[in-house]
Amino acid sequence: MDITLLPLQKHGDERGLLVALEEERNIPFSIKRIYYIFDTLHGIRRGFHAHKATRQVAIVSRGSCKFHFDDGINKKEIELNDPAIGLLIEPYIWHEMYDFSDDCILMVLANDYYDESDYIRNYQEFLERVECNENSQTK
Ligand code: T46
Repeated sequence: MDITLLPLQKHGDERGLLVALEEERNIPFSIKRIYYIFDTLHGIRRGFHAHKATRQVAIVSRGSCKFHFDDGINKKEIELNDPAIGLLIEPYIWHEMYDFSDDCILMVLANDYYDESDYIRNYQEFLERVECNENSQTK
């Protein structure tokens, strides 16, 4: 499983830094929704789902957190700690977020509106769907 990290250009001067997010430019889709996660309590793990179609880019605008990615075969962990890096979360990737720093603000850009029917929240169902998806793509 490849993890795609998107380097986001930093515009710096003597006042500090600025990062711009632009759909279809440094963000590889049209942005329909932005949400952010903050004030996460110690020891909390969130996520525990995959999406059927929604594409997302996660950015820590402050602090750090870790992501667990699972494509049904391989698992990977990655830490986000740089506001100038975007983490691409593609459909059919089971993901969990953990080890949030106290100051973490995790911002997520999505290519579609919130729709609970796009979530696969049961891990067994995720594994079955990944297998079906792969079989249909190899035919
Ligand atoms: C994801 C990871 C990275 C809404 O009403 N609108 C929204 O746009 C979102 C994202 C959530 N909600 C509601 C649904 C739940 O009642 O907010 C509540 C918490 O959502 P959830 O338990 O899905 O949060 P996480 O942190 O487990 O997952 C979230 C996103 O939902 C998900 O798409 O990829 O962050």
